[in-house]
Formats: sequence, C-alpha cells, structure tokens
Amino acid sequence: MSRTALRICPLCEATCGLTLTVEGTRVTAARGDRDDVFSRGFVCPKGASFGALDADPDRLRTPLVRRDGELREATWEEAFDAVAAGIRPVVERHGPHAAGIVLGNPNVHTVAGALYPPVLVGALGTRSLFTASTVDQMPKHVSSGLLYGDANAIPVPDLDRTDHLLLIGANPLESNGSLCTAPDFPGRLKALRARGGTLTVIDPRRTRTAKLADRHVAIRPGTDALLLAAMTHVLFEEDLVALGALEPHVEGVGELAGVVRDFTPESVAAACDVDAATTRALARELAAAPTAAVYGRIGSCTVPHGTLASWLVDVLNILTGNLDRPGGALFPQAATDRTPRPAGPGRGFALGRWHSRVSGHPEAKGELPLAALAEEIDTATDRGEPVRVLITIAANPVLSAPDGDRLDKALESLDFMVSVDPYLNETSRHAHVVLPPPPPSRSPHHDFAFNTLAVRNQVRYTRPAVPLEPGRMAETEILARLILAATGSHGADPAAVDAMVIEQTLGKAVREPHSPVHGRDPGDLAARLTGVDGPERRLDMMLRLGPYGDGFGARPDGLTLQRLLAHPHGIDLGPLRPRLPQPLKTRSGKVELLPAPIAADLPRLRHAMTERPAGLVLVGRRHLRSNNSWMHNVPALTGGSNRCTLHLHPDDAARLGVRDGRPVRVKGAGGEVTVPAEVTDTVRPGVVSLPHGWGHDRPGTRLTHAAGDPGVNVNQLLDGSLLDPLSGNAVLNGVPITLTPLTDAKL
Ligand SMILES: Nc1nc2c(c(=O)[nH]1)N[C@H]1C(S)=C(S)[C@@H](COP(=O)(O)OP(=O)(O)OC[C@H]3O[C@@H](n4cnc5c(=O)[nH]c(N)nc54)[C@H](O)[C@@H]3O)O[C@H]1N2
Ligand SMILES: Nc1nc2c(c(=O)[nH]1)N[C@H]1C(S)=C(S)[C@@H](COP(=O)(O)OP(=O)(O)OC[C@H]3O[C@@H](n4cnc5c(=O)[nH]c(N)nc54)[C@H](O)[C@@H]3O)O[C@H]1N2
Ligand code: SF4
Ligand SMILES: [Mo]
Repeated sequence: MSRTALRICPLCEATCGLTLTVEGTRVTAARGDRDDVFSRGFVCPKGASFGALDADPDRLRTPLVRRDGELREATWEEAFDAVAAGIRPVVERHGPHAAGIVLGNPNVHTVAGALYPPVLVGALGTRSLFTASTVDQMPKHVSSGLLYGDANAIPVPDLDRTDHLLLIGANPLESNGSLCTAPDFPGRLKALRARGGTLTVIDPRRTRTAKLADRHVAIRPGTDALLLAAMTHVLFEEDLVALGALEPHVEGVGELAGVVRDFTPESVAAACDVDAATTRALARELAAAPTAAVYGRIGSCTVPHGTLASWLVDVLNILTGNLDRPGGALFPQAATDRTPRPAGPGRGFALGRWHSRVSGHPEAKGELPLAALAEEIDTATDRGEPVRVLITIAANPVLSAPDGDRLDKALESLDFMVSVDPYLNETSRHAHVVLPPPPPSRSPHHDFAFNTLAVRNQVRYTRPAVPLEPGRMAETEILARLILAATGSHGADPAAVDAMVIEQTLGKAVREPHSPVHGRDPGDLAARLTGVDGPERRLDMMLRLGPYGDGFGARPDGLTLQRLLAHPHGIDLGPLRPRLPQPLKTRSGKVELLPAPIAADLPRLRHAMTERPAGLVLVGRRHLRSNNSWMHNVPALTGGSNRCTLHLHPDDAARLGVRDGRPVRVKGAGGEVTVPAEVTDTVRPGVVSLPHGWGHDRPGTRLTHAAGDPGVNVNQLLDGSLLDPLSGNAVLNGVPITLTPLTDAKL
C-alpha cells in the first residue's frame, strides 16, 4: 500500500514543497507539490532523489562510541554517558572556551539545527564557536550589521517584480539560489527576461546563469569590490544618485561620495579586467532602470574584500533608491520573526568584542573564523586554553574549510570529540561519539532561517512523513540531550530544555511594551501552547508572538501552529513590502552608509587597484546534482558532468601543455592535488575552477559510493591564512595556484 506525504525539501535554500510517495516506511518517489503556495510544483534532480538520499544504506542507524580506539555501535544511554564524561571534566578544569563548537550548513535546513545550537552555545558559554558562515556569507552579516545595526537584516532581491537584476558571483542555475530563497530561481530569471527586464551577470566563468543574461562581465576574481566602488563613483560623478523615499532614513551620503572619488572606472579597469566603458554602462543601466536589484553571493563574499563588496552591493541599491522598494531589494518578514519593535535608535552592531587566541582574528556575530579552527586546537599560546574538546553538528570541516590535512591531524589530537551526523565521513571519523539523526523523511520541517530570506513572505510546516523506527531518536531530542550532557545536567528530561526556552521567551515578551502579550502571565501563555512535543510548542510560541501571530488571542485571526497545520501546502503572506525604518537597529536609527570599520578598510581596497598578480587563480563551482561535501554517496546524484575536474581555458591549456582529460598537479599555499583537466572556454583565461566537497579517499569513513570516485579536496590548496579581515571569512575564490601537467601519470 502506498500513500503520499508532504515534505519541504531540506536539500538547498529553495525550500521546495515535495510530495513523497511512501511505501511502508520507505520513500519511493518524490515530485514537486503543485499546490505548494511558494514552489508551485518545482523540483530539481536533488529533490527528486530525496528517496535515495533518505534510504542511503551508509546512513548510521545507531550511535557509535569509541572503545579501544575503534568506533563501535552503542546504545543512546552509553553514548550520552560518554559525551558527559568526555566534555564535563575538561570544561571544569580548563573553562568553557576549551570546548569548541562547529556548526555546519545543514543546521539551517533542520528544525533541530535552528532551535538547539543557540541554546547549546549560550549554556556552555564558549567563545570557541565556528560555523559554516565564515566560509560563506559572514561578510554579508557584517555589512548588514554595520549598515542597518542588525547582522541578520539582509535585503533580498525582489526577483518577481524587478526590471533589472545585477547578479554578482552567484550561479543560481546550479545552486538554486542563496540568501535569496526562491523555488525555481531559473524560471524566475526567465520570467524577468520575458517581461522585458534585463539580467546582468558578473562572473569569471560563463555559467549557465551567465548564458541566460543580457550582459555577462567576466571579471578577474576577487576584484568585485573595486568594480562596485567604481560604479558608485559613476553614480556620484554623473549625478545619478536618487535616494527617493530612502532620503530621510540614510546618513553619510556626502562622506561616501568623498571616499569613492578616486575609484574611477579607468583606475580599476586593469585590476578587474573590465574596461571603463563597461563599468560606466553597468552604473547607468542600474540607475536608469525603473526598478533594479543588485545581488551578490558566494563569489562576492569568499574573497579578500568580501565585506566591502557585500557593503557596496547594498550601497548601490541605496543610492539608486532601490532598497526597500518593490522591484528592488527588500527585507522579508518571516512568520517566526520576533514581534517588530517600534522604529527608533537601537544598540548598533559590535564587531571584534573578543579575538581568536592564536592569530587574534576579531569575532563576528559571536563566531571565530572556521579557517582558524585547526590552529585553535593545535597551537599553544599564553593567551588562554586551546580547544581540547569539540562538538560538531552537521559539519564536515575537513573538506569544507581551508587546509583539511592540518585540521585532520588537529581533530585526531583532541581529548574528546562528538559529532551529530548521519554519516561516518572525513570529519566524524575522528569523533569519540557519533550521534546519528534520523533521515529527513522522519523529521519535521520548517524553514526558520530561509523564510527570513525568501522572495515572498509565506509560511509552511511539514510533520515527519514517516514515523521514527524503534531505537531511533529525533534530532531535536539528540540535541536537547547533548545540551544537558555538555552543561552538567546529564540525564535530565530533555523536555526541560524546551520548557526553559519557552519560559524565558514568554517571560521576556510580557515585559516588552510593544508585545501583543505585554503584561500577561507567562505561565498562562505557556499552558495555551499546542503541539505534540517541545519543538512544536516552540514553533507555536514563535508563530503566535510573531508579526502575523494571534498574539495568544490579541489578534484572533492571526497565525498559530494549529492554523498552519490546517494548511498543509502553506500559507502565502504576500509579496515583500517596504519596512524601513522599522528594521534599523543602528545607534542613529538610520542606515549608516559609511560605517567606521568600512571606511578603515578602504585603503586596503585602494591598494588593490594597483595589484594585478601574474599567474593563475582558482575559483570554485557548484553542480546542480551536488551539495557541498555530503551528496556524493548517492549514485543518482553522481556521474555525468558532476565530476571533480579542473576547468581551464584553452589558451592556458595550450600555453602550459595541458591536455583535456589528462592529469594536472595543482599547487597552492596549503598543499597540492592531482586532478584531471577539463579544457573549456567557460572559464576566462587566467582562471581555473575546481568544485569543493570532494576528497573522499580518507580511511575510516563509511561512504561506499563516494569512495569509488573520491575526487580531491580543493581546500587543501589553502593554508587558512587568507581571510577577509573584517568578517574573518575564508578566501576561497581568486586564490593563486600553479599548474603542472603530468604527462606520464595515470589517473
Ligand atoms: N573551496 C570552497 N570551499 C567551500 C565552499 C566553496 O564554495 N568553495 N563553500 C562553503 C560553503 S558556502 C559552505 S555552507 C560550507 C559547507 O560545509 P559544511 O558546513 O561542512 O557542510 P557540508 O559539507 O554540507 O557537510 C554537512 C554535514 O552535515 C551532515 N548532515 C546532513 N544532513 C544532516 C542532518 O539532517 N543533521 C545533521 N546533524 N547532520 C547532517 C552531513 O553528513 C555532513 O557531514 O562549505 C564551504 N566550503
Ligand atoms: N547544487 C548545489 N546547490 C547548492 C550548493 C551546492 O553545493 N550545490 N551549496 C549551497 C550553499 S551552502 C550555498 S552558500 C549556495 C551558494 O550559491 P551561489 O553563490 O549561487 O554559488 P555558486 O554556484 O558557487 O556560484 C558562485 C559563482 O561565483 C563565481 N565567482 C568565483 N569567484 C568570483 C569573483 O571573484 N567574482 C565574481 N563576480 N564571481 C566569482 C563562480 O564562478 C560561481 O559561478 O549554494 C547552495 N546550493
Ligand atoms: S531546488 Fe533545492 S529545495 Fe528545491 S527540490 Fe531542488 S534541492 Fe530541493
Ligand atoms: Mo553555504
């Protein structure tokens, strides 16, 4: 007997609604849910392979505990006993910072990852927090923190209504979009063209997205901040600045004009490899469009001037009046956002409140750079304790962070490590305890993170499509128990974690004058929460306190969990709306266009105007059927064009004597790898491209299919020393490398 069940896809940021076919306890098919209020039936090959990924025989089914040097199957009780025994004595002896936490990408794709890690970090009180954000979007958080006073206030391009989209360092035809949640991003780009709008793509590679564009600018990697600064210069020079309705909310326009004066299109042309006429045209087109949105992603973040580039993306939106207006870039309003407070000055954004122990990197958003994790473990200093125990949750930094070999060794030297991960992979193989979450069909889903980044306000929730098997534990419970074990309350009822959060949140809400529950009794409110378990009650609480919520009766038509459950395909909450000045939390209460840390970093950018290193540089690339480091174990998602090859331009290939399909040795500051060359003119001359997330050839893993075609770890070419200084974000693109063809070698 087969049945269908709805499940939001957790495999990328597009958050498509899926209709799963379930036979017994097995998902046998997945298609797009045509009635989903947001995705309207869209599905990509990864979503369509949901069943295969869910049923991967290599997924761990029981906890593993290291005994006599070997990871062996164990009971949950034994596993959590080992966690408490491994972490507590170290924290008690060496203090909380000796316990490191690494949070990986899938945490933003699970209910558990949204609700529990913040509690863990707070309860443990450690400053040794490392996440995927510092190999990804931290520059955007920092620029938003500085501009708007809120690191999470990230404007999203209004894809469905804009007349002109300037897309920088993003390839949504493969990635399906990022920091811009839009199911069927490709279809939305085609619709933009169809309604007469224009698309410009800035990318050193002629990607599938670039092929769709009216204009493609093949910039030299790592120089976008220069190009954007020159475009800003042109807006001032040609009197194209028009803030419109933003005028009363922005300060610092005059100061900004002063600091970009010397970034002329002519002066950046050689560094960017973009002629001055093109830069001027880009600025004029942006200013002339009825509405326009500038949008930058990975290629603009994971570079030496990532924060400046991220800031300039918003500066261009602001100067052309496109921030916070339909068709421009707007701040979404998610159903689980906190009750909007009245507009007015806020506390501002602090950066560098503490520094990393070894290299003195400033914290950003409470995090230290993932690129510094290895040295924080393996290097002693007199400035505090190294990381001695490590908790990794949904993270594979051995492949995703710079210098995996060094990290590999560092992890091996830890006193204790616990990984919450469904796979025994390059990172979790070092753990003393592995706690496997159930597959996605057994987990509930709500997009706490991505609804705050979506091109349309909407809310959806799916309960587990298949019940948990006996002996398995929900990831929410795993993380709740982990919190208790790591913080000295081992063995307490995991429901206590949710009860504590609910008590604290409601206690705070009733004291806030702007809250719909101001002055009410928190105990009474808690008693009204519905849901089958703690996580559901927390979701109910957030929905009811949120901007569309029922305010626990104050707004009877508002959202509750029960109302959401009655709409299995989701509830549409309308297009993005102008919200300024409410989201601003700067001390001035305005958009602070030229924040001091940004101004202080501009001389470094000015210096880059004159730099044009000879030699090849490396950039990354993503493939539609892949996702970071953990989807190479599913046969349906591997093979074909999804391969770990080095793309290089025919001119470079000819010059260096590299033949298509033959092995080349690639050398970088952190090490070398040998990969097959793929000669293609989709990369510009001077640039080579390797995808990340490969290198599945280490012993002690259980990734049978992935090990058959392991690829190489591109991040081994990095030594972890190249960072964007303001955000601590790793430089992963525009990295200098050298190439040697290996004429005799076999692959
Ligand atoms: N050179 C280079 N390096 C890069 C990038 C690049 O573009 N170039 N991109 C960077 C970016 S943007 C990111 S976000 C990072 C990603 O790097 P990571 O944050 O390390 O994420 P993944 O590689 O996706 O590994 C995710 C881990 O989570 C596990 N997992 C999967 N599902 C679940 C689940 O439901 N629960 C739990 N607990 N675990 C789960 C997987 O088994 C895997 O071990 O990589 C970065 N590294
Ligand atoms: N299929 C698939 N989808 C994914 C992922 C995946 O691994 N696979 N990962 C997910 C994650 S974690 C993220 S963060 C998002 C990322 O989403 P995107 O940002 O869209 O990621 P990419 O496809 O890597 O596109 C980045 C583009 O930047 C270009 N680039 C490199 N250097 C520069 C530069 O200096 N300047 C400019 N202008 N461009 C440059 C690259 O050539 C590449 O085409 O994708 C998510 N979706
Ligand atoms: S686009 Fe992303 S969310 Fe949609 S089906 Fe594909 S992997 Fe899933
Ligand atoms: Mo990412």
